[in-house]
Parts: sequence; C-alpha cells; structure tokens
Amino acid sequence: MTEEKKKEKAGKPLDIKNATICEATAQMLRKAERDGVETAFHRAANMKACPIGADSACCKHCSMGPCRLNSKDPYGKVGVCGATIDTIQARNFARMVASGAAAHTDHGMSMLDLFREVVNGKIEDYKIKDPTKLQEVAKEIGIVTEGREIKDIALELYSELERTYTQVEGEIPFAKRVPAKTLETWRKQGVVPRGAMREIMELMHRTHMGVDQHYENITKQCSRTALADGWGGSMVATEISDILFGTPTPVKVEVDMGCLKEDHVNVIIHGHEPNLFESMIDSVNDPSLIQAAKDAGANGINLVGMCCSGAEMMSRHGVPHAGNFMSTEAVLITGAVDAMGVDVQCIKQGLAKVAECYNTRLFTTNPRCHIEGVEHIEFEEHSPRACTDAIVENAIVRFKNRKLPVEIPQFKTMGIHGFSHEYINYMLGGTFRSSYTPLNDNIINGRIRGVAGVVGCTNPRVKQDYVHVEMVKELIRNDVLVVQTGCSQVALAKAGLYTPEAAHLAGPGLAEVCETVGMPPVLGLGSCVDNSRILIACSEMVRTGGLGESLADLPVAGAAPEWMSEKAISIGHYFVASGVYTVFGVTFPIIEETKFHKHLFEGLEELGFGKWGFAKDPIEMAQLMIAHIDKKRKELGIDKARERVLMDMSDRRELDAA
Ligand code: SF4
Ligand code: MSK
Repeated sequence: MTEEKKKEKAGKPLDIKNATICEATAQMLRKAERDGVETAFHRAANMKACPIGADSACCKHCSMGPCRLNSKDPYGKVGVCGATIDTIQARNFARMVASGAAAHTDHGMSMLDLFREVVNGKIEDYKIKDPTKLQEVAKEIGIVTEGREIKDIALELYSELERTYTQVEGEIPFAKRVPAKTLETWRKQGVVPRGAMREIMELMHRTHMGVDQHYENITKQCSRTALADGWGGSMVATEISDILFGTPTPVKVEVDMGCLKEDHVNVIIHGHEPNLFESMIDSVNDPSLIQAAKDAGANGINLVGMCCSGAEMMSRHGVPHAGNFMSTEAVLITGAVDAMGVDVQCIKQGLAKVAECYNTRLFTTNPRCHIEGVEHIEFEEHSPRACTDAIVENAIVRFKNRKLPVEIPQFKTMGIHGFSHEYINYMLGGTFRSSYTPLNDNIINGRIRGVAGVVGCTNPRVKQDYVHVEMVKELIRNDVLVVQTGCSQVALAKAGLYTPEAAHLAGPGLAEVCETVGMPPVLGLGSCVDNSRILIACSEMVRTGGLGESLADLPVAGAAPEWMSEKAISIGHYFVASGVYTVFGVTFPIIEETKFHKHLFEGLEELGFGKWGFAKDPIEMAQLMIAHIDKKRKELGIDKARERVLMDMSDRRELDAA
C-alpha cells in the first residue's frame, strides 16, 4: 500500500486535545495511535453526522419512502404519504422515547423477576439486604406491613409492582408517589401511565405508517410512555436493587484509570445490571480464585467498574470506577485489563476489536446482548457464580500470559459517592428529625438557589467531560446544588468535585450549607436508571412544603449536556412530563422553526408540564437553568430572600481565583 493510500485509510487525524479533558483517556488515545488502534473518537472524527438524520427530517417507516425532507425549508415538501415535517419528527422522537423506555423497563422487569425468584426461595445466591426499605416501599403503595412476615410483604409487593409492566388499564403503583397537583395535571392531560408494555406497544403502533399524524397527539403518548419509564420501569429497578443489594450510603471511592493495578489480575464489569456485578464481587473474593491468581504470579484480583453498572456499584459498595462511556475502549488500551464482562446497554461493538488488539478477554453475558466474534458466557441467575467465576478464571490465564507492555495512566481521584434520596433526608435532618425541611428552608432563605439534576452520557461529538464539568462548576458557583447520575457523575468525580473541600468552588450560600453538613456541592445518586431517585427527592421537596404544590413549581432544572442514547431522550422526556425544565446539549433532533419544536420547547409548559431546552455551550446551558430557577423563585415569592445572600464582587473574585 502506498503512503498516500495508508494516509487515506487512516482518515483525518484525531485532535486529541479537543477530544477529551480526561487525561487518562487522552494518554490512551495517544497510545492507540502509536499502536495503530482505532476508537469511537477516531471514527467520529471521520464520520460526519448525517445532517438530515440529525434533524429527524427523514422517514423510513414504509417502502413508499424512505422520504427526505429539507431541513432548510421544512414545510417545502411532505413525504410520499403526505406526512408533514411535524409528523415525521414527532414519530422519530417518539420511537427514541419508546426504545429508551423499553431499555429501562426491560432492565427493571429483570430485577423484578430476580426479586420474585429470591422471595420464592428459587434463587439462593441473593438475599433481601434491606428489609426496612422493602417495608417502606410497600407502605407507600398501600400495602399493609404491620405484623406481617417479610416474605409475605415481599410477595404482595412483587405482584403489585408487576403491574408497572403488565397493567392494561388504570394507574401504575408508583403514581401514588406523585405529588397530588402533578398527578391532577397528568390526569387532565390523559398521560397517567398504565403498564409500560402497553404504553410502549401503543407508541410503536401510533408511529406506524398511517396512524397518528398529529404531532401533539403523538407527544401525548410520548409523555405517557416516558412516565411509564421514570415512575415505572426505572423506579422499580432502583427500588428493587436497593431492597436486594442494599440502599447506598456515602462511601469513599477512587475513580479513573489509575484504579487499575499492574501487579493484579484486573477485571472490569461494564453495563447496567447489578446482579452480574454482585456475583462478580463474590467471585473476586473467593479464596480459591485469589489463590489461583497468586499462583499465576499476581498479587491479587482487582475488580473495577465502568459506565453505569460501575456507577451503581461505586455508590452501593465503594467499588473503584475506571471511567465513563467514552473511556470503555480507552481503558483496554492500557493492556492491563485481563477480562471485561459486559451485560446490556452502552456496550460499543468497537470494544471487540480493541480487546482483540490487546488480548483482553471480552465476554458478553446477557442473552439480550451478543457481539459477533466475542465469546458468550451466559449469566444464569440460578447459578450466577458459574459465569463470573469463569470470567475470573479466564482473566487469570490472560494475566499469566501477558506479553504486551502495560501502561496505566496514573490518574485517580478520591470522592464521596452513594447518596440516595433516603440518605439526603437523613443527612440534612439528622437521625431524629430526618426530613427535607432543612433543604427546603435553605432554598427558601436563598442560601441554595435551586437544585439541578445533571446526568447522562459522554459523546465523541463534543469534548469528553468538558461540558459536564464546566456546566456543573457554573451551577454551583451560582449556589445551585447539583445531583447527578451515570456517566456525568463519573466525569465530575474525575474532576475532583466529589469532596466536601470542593465546596470552595461553590457560591457563598451553597458553600455554607456544604460546610455545615460536611457534604460535597455535587451529590452522586448512582446509575442512569437511578434518575428515579431525583424524581422521588423532588416529590419529597413538594411534600415538605413551601416550594409550591407541584413538581412544575419547584426551582429545579435538569440537563444531559453530552447525551447520546435513546435512553437519555426517554429520561429527558419523563423529566419534562413530570414538570422539569430539561436542557440537552450536543444536538437536538428537531428542526428549530417547526411546530413540533415549539410544542416541546414552549407548548408543554403551557399545559402544566415542564419543557425542553437546548444549548451547546456549558455556561449558556447553566445560565438557561439558572434563569428558569430564578423564574420559579419569583413565582413562589422567594426571590427577595435571595437578594440578601447575593455574592458581592469580592466574593466573586475570591471564587474566580480559587
Ligand atoms: Fe415516506 Fe410516509 Fe412512508 Fe414515511 S410513512 S417513508 S413519510 S411515505
Ligand atoms: S451508561 S446511557 S452512556 S449515562 Fe448508563 Fe452512561 Fe448514558 Fe449509557
């Protein structure tokens, strides 16, 4: 091959400086280039996103098309069937919601299946770890718990929660947790969800060729389906995982690739299902496997998480975390990963090629997720150790035969993770008067301006972690308390914001609260499924009083600054349908001048919901959220209190110098 051909094949060089602010990932990208290995960063640099697809201006729902409309002149033509740009965009958007909601609810239903088998004694490797939480959740949905055996309550809880998925009419069980005024809006608008299976099925039906062709009516079913995710599938997944594996409480954890150990057998679990990870914790602690690792010359077995199952396990058990979604290929370039086990969601097919280049043993484990060319060891809940032990055994063999040089980026940051909505309650109110009253009081008196949920993925179309980090810094600088999940939480953890000392980056009001309570200005709640914890925390704020009667009244806002997945769209829409202003970055898959866009960005708010927002710049995103928070403070009549705690210029200079 000529030099020219080689260059052409290699494509555009990657500008690593502008690809990521994660130093470990950047180091590995430089190594990848030396080693001739390609990652999603390289592919993104060489594959321009399709502009028509990015605007959702195309439809391939039938073979009269595919039809492409013109984003520059969206009303200039219609599809062969006559579908307008609004119908086409709304259908495409709806199918993203359906797919994202399906991913979360299928995951939640698997957790519920596991719970049933544990309660019935058919699975013995897992137990109910948090019976108190079981009783509390049961009580909240109207199950009598007084004087009853745990097993008895658990069986009734199972059959009630099963309705979250299968119920053909009526409201899902967790609708009981929704503040009354918000529920009233949902009822009025006809969006209280039935079972997720029904809602997703109906949404797919309605978006079939020749069915629902009014963007407002499609949006209605979008909202109902997204709510079946947030208040249904996802919420059940979180609650059942807490009941089975323990509710998180604050724990110190190290994050970043420096968690890998050259002299240990390194095993990574990546995906979303806690049961695989829980079993892996048992496997790596098994004395016979530890001995086998030592016999192979290792000093032990080092278990590390990635992506969302990693975020869940760092929150629940303090397992170190090696990085978020855009670092999953990069971590393999270290050569130090002996085995990676994956289950479902956000598993790049590109991992297979990178793993092959570094002789890392990559295993798929879930029947829903096989990858061509990757060995599959099925994870069987009735004998979970068979799978996780086999992964460890393979990792030990790979360790023994390591030939390639190992290069572990020496970056890691210690932080405090593991905040559940229950712990926030306890942390602020203390053991004897645990409640959200101190949080509400501090919002009312203006020390805390409002609360922002900053969540979601990383995406090679923007500089990895940069938008998350800069946006969160701007929010806390303006006294906005930030709660986080998923890959965003990991981005901020790497940037060092998960320590109480990070309070010096906060405005004076928030810093004072953080110092008094001893908490970081940024609270991590777990994986992307755990966004339901944010919904519950917001509902508690409404119930506690003083901040309005519905979720839409609260001085809160949400954001997914580097989103990439359909799950993120479902999450965004369930926050919007719940009443929260939600700002997305990267790109928004709708043309700005269309009626559907106006409906999502303005119309929904007029109906009593929240609304969508979009910006690319992190400071602009934060300012949009702050402006919304201030608007809500004004509506609540608490804007005056805040004026007394506004920063003066010397405060600002001190913060800028910090
Ligand atoms: Fe084209 Fe209509 Fe068929 Fe879509 S449903 S591909 S717009 S003809
Ligand atoms: S893993 S959905 S990249 S948060 Fe939940 Fe991260 Fe987004 Fe996947």
